[in-house]
Amino acid sequence: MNERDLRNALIEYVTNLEEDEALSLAGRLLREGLDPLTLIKDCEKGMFAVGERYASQQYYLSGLIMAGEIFQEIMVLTQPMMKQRVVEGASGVVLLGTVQGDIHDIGKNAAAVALRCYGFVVEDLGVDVPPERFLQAVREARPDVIGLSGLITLAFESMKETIELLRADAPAEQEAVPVIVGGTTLNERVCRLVGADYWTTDAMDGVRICQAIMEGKRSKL
Ligand code: B12
Repeated sequence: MNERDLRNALIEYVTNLEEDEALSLAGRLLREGLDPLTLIKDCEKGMFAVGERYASQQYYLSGLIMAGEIFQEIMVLTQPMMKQRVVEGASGVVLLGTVQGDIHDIGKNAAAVALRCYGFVVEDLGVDVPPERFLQAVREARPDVIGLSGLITLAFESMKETIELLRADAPAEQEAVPVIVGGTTLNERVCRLVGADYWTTDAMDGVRICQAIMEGKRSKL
């Protein structure tokens, strides 16, 4: 089997919740030099398929839990390679968290890993974070970018509330800290609805947005 076939097999294993096979193949692909971020992206495709099976009642909640565990274990396998990639020197500070009412954190954690790889300092507030906690952290950490993660529909209302609270607190003479919302269920419409500046369904895209924001800040200095 060539690399493409092996990567497709990995997506299948994750989709079918075949833990041992998925872990063993992920380990092999990494040893054979596959980029860890590409591997993570492939696993996301499997996770998406798991979600589809859950939505069509082929899987139950236990399937989502199992998929989450498999993904986390694969993330652990990628850690040594991710650490080697970390760029020295801070690129900027990103405040990150999964918004109130939502406990999905796999994507948020993947986004944090990718950002750290590219030199960003990430302040991670965890999951189910109330708007007031974000506000407090913005005042303390003075981030360059705020990243809100959320996957369930309920999260969109929390994102909106959080952004409204942060905007209301920002001094009129200062530019508001840009907000990126991230998560597989997001789109342009949700981004507009919640009042965010940017949205993404991809951690590397998130890194590029943060880099562009920092470039913009530097060019104004
Ligand atoms: C695993 C999983 C779970 C696990 C989560 C474990 C964990 N620790 O996170 C558990 C079992 C806990 C769970 C619970 C539930 N889940 Co769930 N879950 C999933 C599943 C299968 C995968 C999510 C995932 O981890 N994907 C992989 C990651 C890597 O992808 P990602 O999150 O999109 O993140 C990437 C990018 O979006 C981006 N990113 C993410 N955040 C951010 C933030 C920033 C700032 C940036 C820059 C980038 C970024 O970077 C990541 C890497 O590229 C999805 C299906 C799907 N389509 O994704 C359903 C899914 C999200 N769940 C769903 C549901 C309904 C639920 C429950 C309500 C089920 C229930 N009846 O209890 C609960 C909700 C609990 C709650 N209050 O939050 C629905 C949501 C539907 C909706 N629109 O509301 C989905 C879509 C399944 C479906 N198709 O029905 N779930």
